[in-house]
Amino acid sequence: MLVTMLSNWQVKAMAEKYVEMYKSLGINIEKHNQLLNILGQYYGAVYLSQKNRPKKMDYFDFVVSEIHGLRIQELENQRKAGKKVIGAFCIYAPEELAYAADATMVGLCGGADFSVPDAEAILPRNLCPLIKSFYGFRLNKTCPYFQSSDLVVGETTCDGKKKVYELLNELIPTYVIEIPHKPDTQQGKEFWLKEVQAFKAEIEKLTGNKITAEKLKASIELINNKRKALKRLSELRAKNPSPISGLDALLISQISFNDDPVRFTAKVNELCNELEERVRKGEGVTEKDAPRLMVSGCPMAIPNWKLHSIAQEAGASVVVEESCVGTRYFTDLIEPKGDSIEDLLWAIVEKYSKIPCACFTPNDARVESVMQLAKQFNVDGVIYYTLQNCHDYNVEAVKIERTLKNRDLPMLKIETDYAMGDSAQIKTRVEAFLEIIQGKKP
Ligand code: BJ8
Repeated sequence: MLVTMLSNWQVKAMAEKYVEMYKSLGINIEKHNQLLNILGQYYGAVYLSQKNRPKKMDYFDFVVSEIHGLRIQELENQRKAGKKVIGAFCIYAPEELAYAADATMVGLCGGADFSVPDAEAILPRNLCPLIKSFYGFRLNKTCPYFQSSDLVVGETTCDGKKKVYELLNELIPTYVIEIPHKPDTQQGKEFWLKEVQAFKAEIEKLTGNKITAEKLKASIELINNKRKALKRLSELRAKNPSPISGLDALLISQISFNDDPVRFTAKVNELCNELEERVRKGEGVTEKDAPRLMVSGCPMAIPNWKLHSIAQEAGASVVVEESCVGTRYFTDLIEPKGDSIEDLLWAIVEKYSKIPCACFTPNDARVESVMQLAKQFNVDGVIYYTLQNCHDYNVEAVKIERTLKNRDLPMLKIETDYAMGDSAQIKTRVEAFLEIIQGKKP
Protein backbone atom coordinates (compact mmCIF):
# COMPACT_ATOMS: atom_id res chain seq x y z
CA MET A 1 0.00 0.00 0.00
CA LEU A 2 1.79 3.12 -0.77
CA VAL A 3 3.67 5.74 -2.49
CA THR A 4 7.28 6.54 -3.10
CA MET A 5 8.60 9.53 -1.22
CA LEU A 6 5.91 11.92 -2.30
CA SER A 7 5.75 15.51 -1.29
CA ASN A 8 2.46 16.81 0.07
CA TRP A 9 1.41 18.30 -3.24
CA GLN A 10 2.14 15.01 -5.07
CA VAL A 11 0.05 13.02 -2.60
CA LYS A 12 -2.66 15.61 -3.10
CA ALA A 13 -2.39 15.25 -6.89
CA MET A 14 -2.67 11.47 -6.67
CA ALA A 15 -5.57 11.66 -4.27
CA GLU A 16 -7.30 14.06 -6.66
CA LYS A 17 -6.55 11.89 -9.71
CA TYR A 18 -8.41 8.93 -8.22
CA VAL A 19 -10.93 10.81 -6.09
CA GLU A 20 -13.97 9.76 -8.12
CA MET A 21 -12.91 6.11 -7.91
CA TYR A 22 -12.33 6.43 -4.16
CA LYS A 23 -15.77 8.00 -3.72
CA SER A 24 -17.42 5.21 -5.68
CA LEU A 25 -15.65 2.66 -3.45
CA GLY A 26 -16.87 4.40 -0.30
CA ILE A 27 -13.34 5.21 0.87
CA ASN A 28 -12.95 7.66 3.76
CA ILE A 29 -11.04 10.16 1.66
CA GLU A 30 -9.71 12.42 4.39
CA LYS A 31 -8.38 9.54 6.44
CA HIS A 32 -7.04 7.79 3.37
CA ASN A 33 -5.03 10.93 2.48
CA GLN A 34 -3.51 10.86 5.97
CA LEU A 35 -2.53 7.23 5.40
CA LEU A 36 -0.91 7.98 2.03
CA ASN A 37 1.08 10.83 3.58
CA ILE A 38 2.43 8.67 6.39
CA LEU A 39 3.26 5.72 4.19
CA GLY A 40 4.80 7.80 1.43
CA GLN A 41 7.27 9.30 3.87
CA TYR A 42 7.99 5.93 5.46
CA TYR A 43 8.67 4.28 2.11
CA GLY A 44 11.02 7.05 1.10
CA ALA A 45 12.96 6.83 4.35
CA VAL A 46 13.24 3.02 4.36
CA TYR A 47 13.49 2.09 0.70
CA LEU A 48 14.73 4.97 -1.38
CA SER A 49 17.61 5.64 1.01
CA GLN A 50 19.14 2.22 0.21
CA LYS A 51 22.34 2.18 -1.82
CA ASN A 52 23.25 0.05 -4.81
CA ARG A 53 19.73 -1.21 -5.53
CA PRO A 54 19.21 -3.29 -8.69
CA LYS A 55 17.86 -1.17 -11.58
CA LYS A 56 14.93 -3.54 -12.07
CA MET A 57 13.61 -2.53 -8.64
CA ASP A 58 12.21 0.50 -10.50
CA TYR A 59 9.17 -1.55 -11.44
CA PHE A 60 8.45 -2.51 -7.84
CA ASP A 61 8.87 1.11 -6.70
CA PHE A 62 6.36 2.05 -9.37
CA VAL A 63 3.91 -0.64 -8.20
CA VAL A 64 4.15 0.71 -4.68
CA SER A 65 3.61 4.26 -5.88
CA GLU A 66 0.38 3.15 -7.62
CA ILE A 67 -0.73 0.42 -5.27
CA HIS A 68 -3.69 2.51 -4.16
CA GLY A 69 -4.11 3.99 -7.63
CA LEU A 70 -3.52 2.17 -10.89
CA ARG A 71 -3.82 -1.33 -9.43
CA ILE A 72 -7.19 -0.48 -7.88
CA GLN A 73 -8.22 1.05 -11.20
CA GLU A 74 -7.33 -2.26 -12.89
CA LEU A 75 -9.44 -4.20 -10.41
CA GLU A 76 -12.34 -1.82 -10.87
CA ASN A 77 -12.09 -2.19 -14.66
CA GLN A 78 -12.24 -5.96 -14.22
CA ARG A 79 -15.27 -5.64 -11.97
CA LYS A 80 -17.01 -3.42 -14.53
CA ALA A 81 -16.38 -6.20 -17.05
CA GLY A 82 -18.23 -8.60 -14.73
CA LYS A 83 -15.24 -10.21 -12.99
CA LYS A 84 -15.07 -10.64 -9.21
CA VAL A 85 -12.38 -9.73 -6.71
CA ILE A 86 -11.76 -11.94 -3.69
CA GLY A 87 -9.74 -10.62 -0.74
CA ALA A 88 -7.65 -12.92 1.46
CA PHE A 89 -5.35 -12.84 4.49
CA CYS A 90 -3.72 -16.22 4.47
CA ILE A 91 -1.72 -18.30 2.02
CA TYR A 92 -4.03 -21.27 2.68
CA ALA A 93 -6.68 -19.54 0.53
CA PRO A 94 -6.25 -21.41 -2.79
CA GLU A 95 -5.85 -18.56 -5.24
CA GLU A 96 -5.76 -21.08 -8.13
CA LEU A 97 -9.51 -21.61 -7.69
CA ALA A 98 -10.22 -17.88 -7.92
CA TYR A 99 -8.30 -17.49 -11.19
CA ALA A 100 -9.92 -20.64 -12.60
CA ALA A 101 -13.27 -18.87 -12.23
CA ASP A 102 -11.98 -15.68 -13.91
CA ALA A 103 -11.81 -13.89 -10.59
CA THR A 104 -8.78 -12.19 -9.01
CA MET A 105 -7.47 -12.81 -5.52
CA VAL A 106 -5.73 -9.99 -3.64
CA GLY A 107 -4.11 -9.65 -0.24
CA LEU A 108 -5.94 -7.25 2.07
CA CYS A 109 -4.30 -4.55 4.18
CA GLY A 110 -3.23 -5.81 7.58
CA GLY A 111 0.35 -4.72 8.21
CA ALA A 112 0.00 -1.15 9.49
CA ASP A 113 -0.50 0.41 12.89
CA PHE A 114 -2.63 3.15 11.29
CA SER A 115 -5.90 1.23 11.62
CA VAL A 116 -5.24 -0.38 15.02
CA PRO A 117 -6.84 2.39 17.19
CA ASP A 118 -10.09 2.06 15.20
CA ALA A 119 -10.12 -1.69 15.81
CA GLU A 120 -9.33 -1.28 19.50
CA ALA A 121 -12.53 0.73 19.93
CA ILE A 122 -14.31 -2.63 19.46
CA LEU A 123 -11.84 -5.49 19.80
CA PRO A 124 -9.76 -6.41 22.88
CA ARG A 125 -6.40 -4.64 22.91
CA ASN A 126 -4.45 -7.81 23.73
CA LEU A 127 -5.01 -9.30 20.30
CA CYS A 128 -2.54 -9.87 17.46
CA PRO A 129 -1.77 -6.57 15.63
CA LEU A 130 -2.33 -8.22 12.25
CA ILE A 131 -5.93 -9.00 13.19
CA LYS A 132 -6.56 -5.56 14.69
CA SER A 133 -4.98 -3.93 11.66
CA PHE A 134 -7.18 -5.66 9.06
CA TYR A 135 -10.38 -5.25 11.07
CA GLY A 136 -9.55 -1.56 11.60
CA PHE A 137 -8.97 -1.09 7.87
CA ARG A 138 -12.44 -2.39 7.12
CA LEU A 139 -13.94 -0.21 9.83
CA ASN A 140 -12.21 3.00 8.79
CA LYS A 141 -12.58 2.33 5.06
CA THR A 142 -9.03 3.20 4.05
CA CYS A 143 -7.98 -0.07 2.38
CA PRO A 144 -9.10 0.14 -1.27
CA TYR A 145 -8.54 -3.61 -1.66
CA PHE A 146 -11.18 -4.25 0.99
CA GLN A 147 -13.47 -1.75 -0.69
CA SER A 148 -12.97 -3.48 -4.06
CA SER A 149 -13.56 -7.00 -2.76
CA ASP A 150 -16.78 -8.83 -3.56
CA LEU A 151 -15.95 -11.53 -1.04
CA VAL A 152 -13.38 -12.06 1.69
CA VAL A 153 -12.00 -15.54 2.31
CA GLY A 154 -10.86 -16.34 5.83
CA GLU A 155 -9.60 -19.54 7.43
CA THR A 156 -9.63 -21.24 10.81
CA THR A 157 -5.93 -20.95 11.51
CA CYS A 158 -5.69 -19.11 14.84
CA ASP A 159 -8.50 -18.37 17.29
CA GLY A 160 -8.17 -14.60 17.00
CA LYS A 161 -8.70 -14.57 13.26
CA LYS A 162 -11.47 -17.14 13.44
CA LYS A 163 -13.54 -15.09 15.87
CA VAL A 164 -12.87 -11.75 14.16
CA TYR A 165 -14.08 -13.20 10.84
CA GLU A 166 -17.49 -13.51 12.49
CA LEU A 167 -17.44 -9.77 13.14
CA LEU A 168 -15.95 -9.01 9.73
CA ASN A 169 -18.84 -10.87 8.12
CA GLU A 170 -21.12 -8.15 9.53
CA LEU A 171 -19.22 -5.61 7.43
CA ILE A 172 -18.40 -7.57 4.24
CA PRO A 173 -19.37 -11.08 3.07
CA THR A 174 -16.72 -13.38 4.58
CA TYR A 175 -16.40 -17.06 3.71
CA VAL A 176 -14.33 -19.16 6.12
CA ILE A 177 -12.41 -22.29 5.05
CA GLU A 178 -11.90 -24.76 7.88
CA ILE A 179 -8.24 -25.82 8.01
CA PRO A 180 -7.47 -29.16 9.68
CA HIS A 181 -4.70 -28.77 12.23
CA LYS A 182 -3.33 -32.30 11.72
CA PRO A 183 -3.01 -32.35 7.94
CA ASP A 184 -0.48 -35.20 7.82
CA THR A 185 -3.20 -37.77 8.37
CA GLN A 186 -5.41 -39.22 5.64
CA GLN A 187 -8.41 -38.07 7.67
CA GLY A 188 -7.01 -34.52 7.75
CA LYS A 189 -6.42 -34.49 3.99
CA GLU A 190 -9.86 -35.87 3.18
CA PHE A 191 -11.39 -33.19 5.39
CA TRP A 192 -9.34 -30.53 3.62
CA LEU A 193 -10.44 -31.85 0.23
CA LYS A 194 -14.08 -31.36 1.24
CA GLU A 195 -13.30 -27.80 2.28
CA VAL A 196 -11.56 -27.10 -1.05
CA GLN A 197 -14.58 -28.54 -2.91
CA ALA A 198 -16.93 -26.34 -0.87
CA PHE A 199 -14.80 -23.26 -1.59
CA LYS A 200 -14.85 -24.12 -5.28
CA ALA A 201 -18.66 -24.25 -5.17
CA GLU A 202 -18.75 -20.90 -3.34
CA ILE A 203 -16.57 -19.26 -5.98
CA GLU A 204 -18.67 -20.74 -8.77
CA LYS A 205 -21.77 -19.29 -7.10
CA LEU A 206 -20.10 -15.87 -6.69
CA THR A 207 -18.78 -15.63 -10.23
CA GLY A 208 -21.41 -17.62 -12.10
CA ASN A 209 -18.50 -19.45 -13.79
CA LYS A 210 -17.92 -23.18 -13.72
CA ILE A 211 -14.41 -24.24 -12.71
CA THR A 212 -13.48 -26.84 -15.31
CA ALA A 213 -10.40 -29.08 -15.18
CA GLU A 214 -8.98 -27.21 -18.14
CA LYS A 215 -9.34 -23.81 -16.47
CA LEU A 216 -8.00 -25.06 -13.17
CA LYS A 217 -4.98 -26.58 -14.87
CA ALA A 218 -4.24 -23.24 -16.51
CA SER A 219 -4.57 -21.31 -13.26
CA ILE A 220 -2.34 -23.83 -11.45
CA GLU A 221 0.31 -23.15 -14.08
CA LEU A 222 -0.20 -19.38 -13.69
CA ILE A 223 0.41 -19.46 -9.93
CA ASN A 224 3.14 -22.12 -10.17
CA ASN A 225 5.00 -19.73 -12.48
CA LYS A 226 4.70 -16.96 -9.90
CA ARG A 227 6.02 -19.26 -7.18
CA LYS A 228 8.88 -20.43 -9.43
CA ALA A 229 9.97 -16.83 -10.08
CA LEU A 230 9.96 -16.09 -6.34
CA LYS A 231 11.95 -19.24 -5.69
CA ARG A 232 14.49 -18.24 -8.33
CA LEU A 233 14.86 -14.86 -6.61
CA SER A 234 15.20 -16.53 -3.22
CA GLU A 235 17.93 -18.88 -4.46
CA LEU A 236 19.96 -15.93 -5.71
CA ARG A 237 19.94 -14.52 -2.18
CA ALA A 238 21.80 -17.63 -1.05
CA LYS A 239 24.90 -16.29 -2.86
CA ASN A 240 27.56 -14.48 -0.91
CA PRO A 241 27.35 -11.52 -1.07
CA SER A 242 23.61 -11.47 -1.68
CA PRO A 243 22.85 -9.45 -4.85
CA ILE A 244 19.69 -7.86 -3.39
CA SER A 245 18.83 -6.47 0.03
CA GLY A 246 16.50 -8.25 2.41
CA LEU A 247 14.23 -5.19 2.38
CA ASP A 248 13.85 -5.28 -1.40
CA ALA A 249 13.25 -9.04 -1.45
CA LEU A 250 10.66 -8.66 1.31
CA LEU A 251 8.89 -5.94 -0.65
CA ILE A 252 8.66 -8.18 -3.71
CA SER A 253 7.12 -10.97 -1.64
CA GLN A 254 4.62 -8.49 -0.21
CA ILE A 255 3.71 -7.15 -3.66
CA SER A 256 3.18 -10.71 -4.95
CA PHE A 257 -0.18 -10.75 -3.18
CA ASN A 258 -1.50 -7.66 -4.94
CA ASP A 259 -0.03 -7.38 -8.42
CA ASP A 260 -1.31 -9.00 -11.58
CA PRO A 261 0.31 -12.48 -11.53
CA VAL A 262 1.43 -12.59 -15.19
CA ARG A 263 3.04 -9.16 -15.13
CA PHE A 264 4.53 -9.74 -11.68
CA THR A 265 6.13 -13.04 -12.72
CA ALA A 266 7.69 -11.46 -15.81
CA LYS A 267 9.10 -8.57 -13.76
CA VAL A 268 10.56 -10.86 -11.07
CA ASN A 269 12.26 -12.92 -13.79
CA GLU A 270 13.69 -9.75 -15.38
CA LEU A 271 15.05 -8.75 -11.98
CA CYS A 272 16.56 -12.22 -11.55
CA ASN A 273 18.39 -11.86 -14.89
CA GLU A 274 19.98 -8.68 -13.54
CA LEU A 275 20.81 -10.34 -10.23
CA GLU A 276 22.45 -13.29 -12.00
CA GLU A 277 24.69 -10.80 -13.78
CA ARG A 278 25.56 -9.24 -10.42
CA VAL A 279 26.39 -12.67 -9.03
CA ARG A 280 28.63 -13.38 -12.01
CA LYS A 281 30.53 -10.17 -11.29
CA GLY A 282 30.63 -10.88 -7.56
CA GLU A 283 28.60 -7.74 -6.80
CA GLY A 284 26.43 -7.59 -3.72
CA VAL A 285 24.55 -5.13 -1.59
CA THR A 286 26.72 -5.71 1.47
CA GLU A 287 30.29 -6.66 2.20
CA LYS A 288 31.02 -10.38 1.87
CA ASP A 289 31.60 -10.75 5.59
CA ALA A 290 28.32 -9.07 6.66
CA PRO A 291 26.45 -11.32 9.12
CA ARG A 292 23.86 -13.38 7.25
CA LEU A 293 20.48 -13.65 8.96
CA MET A 294 17.31 -15.64 8.57
CA VAL A 295 14.06 -14.06 9.78
CA SER A 296 11.63 -16.78 10.82
CA GLY A 297 8.10 -16.51 12.13
CA CYS A 298 4.94 -14.48 11.58
CA PRO A 299 4.20 -13.02 8.16
CA MET A 300 5.10 -9.37 7.46
CA ALA A 301 2.30 -7.74 5.50
CA ILE A 302 3.04 -4.50 3.67
CA PRO A 303 4.15 -1.95 5.07
CA ASN A 304 5.72 -3.95 7.89
CA TRP A 305 9.44 -3.27 7.27
CA LYS A 306 10.46 -2.49 10.84
CA LEU A 307 12.67 -5.47 11.66
CA HIS A 308 14.37 -5.72 8.26
CA SER A 309 15.24 -2.04 8.22
CA ILE A 310 16.68 -2.21 11.74
CA ALA A 311 18.74 -5.33 10.94
CA GLN A 312 19.97 -3.86 7.68
CA GLU A 313 20.95 -0.56 9.28
CA ALA A 314 22.87 -2.49 11.92
CA GLY A 315 24.99 -4.02 9.13
CA ALA A 316 23.33 -7.43 8.70
CA SER A 317 22.31 -9.04 5.46
CA VAL A 318 18.85 -10.62 5.75
CA VAL A 319 19.04 -13.44 3.21
CA VAL A 320 15.88 -15.46 3.79
CA GLU A 321 12.43 -15.20 5.38
CA GLU A 322 11.01 -18.45 6.73
CA SER A 323 7.54 -16.96 6.62
CA CYS A 324 4.31 -16.93 4.65
CA VAL A 325 5.61 -13.72 3.09
CA GLY A 326 8.69 -15.73 2.15
CA THR A 327 9.64 -19.36 1.63
CA ARG A 328 6.39 -20.91 2.90
CA TYR A 329 4.55 -19.31 -0.01
CA PHE A 330 6.72 -20.58 -2.85
CA THR A 331 8.72 -23.63 -1.72
CA ASP A 332 6.25 -26.20 -3.04
CA LEU A 333 4.42 -26.16 -6.33
CA ILE A 334 1.12 -27.80 -7.19
CA GLU A 335 1.98 -31.01 -9.02
CA PRO A 336 -1.13 -32.84 -10.21
CA LYS A 337 -0.90 -36.59 -10.85
CA GLY A 338 -3.60 -36.47 -13.53
CA ASP A 339 -5.87 -34.16 -15.50
CA SER A 340 -9.25 -34.74 -13.90
CA ILE A 341 -10.81 -32.17 -11.60
CA GLU A 342 -10.40 -34.64 -8.69
CA ASP A 343 -6.67 -35.00 -9.44
CA LEU A 344 -6.28 -31.24 -9.52
CA LEU A 345 -8.17 -30.64 -6.28
CA TRP A 346 -6.12 -33.36 -4.57
CA ALA A 347 -2.95 -31.73 -5.81
CA ILE A 348 -4.13 -28.45 -4.25
CA VAL A 349 -4.67 -30.21 -0.91
CA GLU A 350 -1.25 -31.91 -1.10
CA LYS A 351 0.54 -28.62 -1.77
CA TYR A 352 -1.30 -26.52 0.79
CA SER A 353 -0.99 -29.12 3.53
CA LYS A 354 2.81 -28.84 3.17
CA ILE A 355 2.80 -25.18 4.31
CA PRO A 356 4.04 -25.53 7.90
CA CYS A 357 2.01 -22.86 9.70
CA ALA A 358 2.35 -22.85 13.49
CA CYS A 359 -1.39 -23.59 13.70
CA PHE A 360 -0.52 -27.24 12.86
CA THR A 361 0.20 -29.75 15.59
CA PRO A 362 2.73 -31.20 15.75
CA ASN A 363 4.60 -29.00 13.31
CA ASP A 364 7.95 -30.75 12.91
CA ALA A 365 8.03 -29.84 9.21
CA ARG A 366 8.63 -26.21 10.20
CA VAL A 367 11.53 -27.09 12.48
CA GLU A 368 13.05 -29.14 9.65
CA SER A 369 12.46 -26.33 7.17
CA VAL A 370 14.25 -23.77 9.39
CA MET A 371 17.25 -26.10 9.70
CA GLN A 372 17.35 -26.83 5.98
CA LEU A 373 17.15 -23.12 5.11
CA ALA A 374 19.84 -22.25 7.66
CA LYS A 375 22.15 -24.62 5.82
CA GLN A 376 21.13 -23.65 2.30
CA PHE A 377 21.52 -19.91 2.97
CA ASN A 378 24.57 -20.37 5.15
CA VAL A 379 23.13 -18.14 7.88
CA ASP A 380 25.06 -17.01 10.92
CA GLY A 381 21.96 -16.54 13.06
CA VAL A 382 18.16 -16.50 13.14
CA ILE A 383 15.90 -13.69 14.26
CA TYR A 384 12.69 -15.31 15.42
CA TYR A 385 9.91 -12.83 14.76
CA THR A 386 6.59 -13.10 16.52
CA LEU A 387 3.74 -10.67 16.66
CA GLN A 388 2.41 -9.85 20.12
CA ASN A 389 -0.34 -12.19 21.28
CA CYS A 390 0.33 -14.73 18.54
CA HIS A 391 0.39 -17.82 20.73
CA ASP A 392 1.12 -20.26 17.91
CA TYR A 393 4.36 -18.64 16.78
CA ASN A 394 5.32 -17.49 20.26
CA VAL A 395 5.19 -21.00 21.72
CA GLU A 396 6.71 -22.68 18.66
CA ALA A 397 9.84 -20.57 19.23
CA VAL A 398 10.77 -22.97 22.06
CA LYS A 399 11.27 -25.96 19.74
CA ILE A 400 12.97 -23.91 17.05
CA GLU A 401 15.44 -22.37 19.51
CA ARG A 402 16.20 -25.77 21.06
CA THR A 403 16.98 -27.31 17.68
CA LEU A 404 19.07 -24.32 16.56
CA LYS A 405 21.04 -24.54 19.78
CA ASN A 406 21.87 -28.16 19.04
CA ARG A 407 23.35 -26.96 15.74
CA ASP A 408 25.21 -24.15 17.51
CA LEU A 409 23.24 -21.45 15.67
CA PRO A 410 22.28 -18.38 17.74
CA MET A 411 18.68 -17.17 17.80
CA LEU A 412 17.23 -13.83 18.89
CA LYS A 413 13.51 -13.74 19.61
CA ILE A 414 11.72 -10.47 18.91
CA GLU A 415 8.11 -10.09 19.97
CA THR A 416 6.63 -6.87 18.69
CA ASP A 417 3.69 -5.09 17.07
CA TYR A 418 3.39 -2.56 14.25
CA ALA A 419 4.05 0.56 16.33
CA MET A 420 7.50 2.17 16.22
CA GLY A 421 7.74 2.70 20.00
CA ASP A 422 10.06 -0.28 20.54
CA SER A 423 12.36 0.37 17.57
CA ALA A 424 15.25 1.71 19.67
CA GLN A 425 15.05 -1.27 22.00
CA ILE A 426 14.96 -3.75 19.07
CA LYS A 427 17.92 -1.96 17.50
CA THR A 428 19.97 -2.39 20.69
CA ARG A 429 19.08 -6.08 20.88
CA VAL A 430 19.85 -6.71 17.20
CA GLU A 431 23.22 -4.93 17.51
CA ALA A 432 24.12 -7.04 20.54
CA PHE A 433 23.07 -10.17 18.64
CA LEU A 434 25.30 -9.24 15.71
CA GLU A 435 28.22 -8.80 18.10
CA ILE A 436 27.67 -12.33 19.40
CA ILE A 437 27.60 -13.61 15.81
CA GLN A 438 30.79 -11.73 14.90
CA GLY A 439 32.43 -13.13 18.02
CA LYS A 440 31.67 -16.68 16.87
CA LYS A 441 33.20 -16.17 13.42
CA PRO A 442 36.65 -17.68 12.93
S1 BJ8 B 1 -0.51 -19.95 6.99
S2 BJ8 B 1 1.12 -17.86 9.38
S3 BJ8 B 1 -0.71 -16.52 6.65
S4 BJ8 B 1 -2.36 -18.17 9.39
S5 BJ8 B 1 -3.18 -13.69 12.67
S6 BJ8 B 1 -1.41 -16.79 13.29
S7 BJ8 B 1 0.29 -13.64 13.45
S8 BJ8 B 1 -2.15 -14.50 15.90
S9 BJ8 B 1 -0.99 -14.88 10.07
FE1 BJ8 B 1 -0.73 -16.76 8.93
FE2 BJ8 B 1 -1.93 -18.30 7.20
FE3 BJ8 B 1 -0.50 -19.37 9.17
FE4 BJ8 B 1 0.69 -18.13 7.19
FE5 BJ8 B 1 -0.46 -15.35 14.67
FE6 BJ8 B 1 -1.72 -13.09 14.22
FE7 BJ8 B 1 -3.02 -15.42 14.06
FE8 BJ8 B 1 -1.27 -14.79 12.23
